[in-house]
Amino acid sequence: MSPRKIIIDTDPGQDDAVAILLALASPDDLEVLGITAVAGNVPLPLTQKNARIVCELAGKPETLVFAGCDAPIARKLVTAEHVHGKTGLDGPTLPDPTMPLQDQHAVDFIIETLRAEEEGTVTLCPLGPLTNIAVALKRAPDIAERIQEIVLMGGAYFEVGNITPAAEFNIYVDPEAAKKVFACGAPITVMPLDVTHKALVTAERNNALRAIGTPVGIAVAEMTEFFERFDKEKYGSAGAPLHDPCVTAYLIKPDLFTGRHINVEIETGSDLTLGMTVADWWGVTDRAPNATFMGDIDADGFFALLTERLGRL
Ligand SMILES: [Ca+2]
Repeated sequence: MSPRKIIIDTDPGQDDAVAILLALASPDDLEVLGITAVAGNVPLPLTQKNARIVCELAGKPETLVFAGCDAPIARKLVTAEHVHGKTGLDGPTLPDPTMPLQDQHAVDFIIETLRAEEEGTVTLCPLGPLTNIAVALKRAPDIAERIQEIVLMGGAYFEVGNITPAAEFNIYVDPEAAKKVFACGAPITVMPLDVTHKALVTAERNNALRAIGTPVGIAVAEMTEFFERFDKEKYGSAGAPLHDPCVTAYLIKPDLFTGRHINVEIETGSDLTLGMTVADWWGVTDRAPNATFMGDIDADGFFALLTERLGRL
C-alpha cells in the first residue's frame, strides 16, 4: 500500500513537534506533502520557524514548509506562551533553521494541492487553530469534497476545557474557523482532550524516549519535560498530555483509538462558553453526525509506537 498523503497544519508547540517527528519518521505510512504553519501557541513568525527547526531535527530539510494566516478570522490572536515558553519550543536548545520557508502562502498550497492530487487522497491534519483550513474552504469551496479526511486535535467533551472552563485552546482561538470546518462535509476525526489527557508522558515513558539516545529522542524528552512543569501543576497528573501526536499516531495505527460518530457543533455566540465543542456524545439530538469524536486511547500502545518510530530518525 502506498503511504497516505497528508498536509500537517500546525502551530509548534512542543507537542506539535512530536506529532511532526512521528509523521516524518513514518514514510512507509505517511507522505508529508507539506507543513503549513498557523498562528496559535505562539505568533506565526515563530510557528513557521519552529516547523523548520523540527524538520531539520528530523533530518528532513527537504520538507516543504509554508506560512499561513497570522491571526484568527474574526478575533484577536490568543497565544499560550504560559504553556510552551517564549519560543513555543522551549526545552531543548536547537539551532536556527537554514532550510527555506516556501514563498507560497499556506492557504494557496492547501487549495492547489487538493485540486492537483486525485480526489479523496489527501488528508489534512490540523494541530492548531483551524484558520488556514477554514480560509481555504471559504476561498475554494470545491476542495471540501476532495479531502480524504480531516484528522484534527481540538475540542473536548468530558474534559470540557483547558483555556477556559468550557473550551479547548485550538477551537477557542478561532471558533469561527472551527465552525466552518465542522460544517464543511468532509469526513472529520477529532482527537479531543478526552483522549489526549490519557496520553500522559509519565517519567517512565519520558525515560524511554530519552533512552533512544539520538538527538531526536533527547530533544523530545527535553520538550516534554519543559511543558510537563506547567501541566503537572495544573492538572496534578502523572505527566503532561501529548496532544497533537494523537493525530499522526491515529493515521499510522487507528486501532489505538475508539470513539463515536456524532454531531459536533461549535459555540461562537456566547462569551461564557465561546469555542466549546458541543458534542452530542449521548445522541440526545437529531442533528446529523459530522465527526468521529474519539473518547479513548491505548496509551501504552501509543507510547510504544511513538518510541519505536522516533528511534528511526
Ligand atoms: Ca498544536
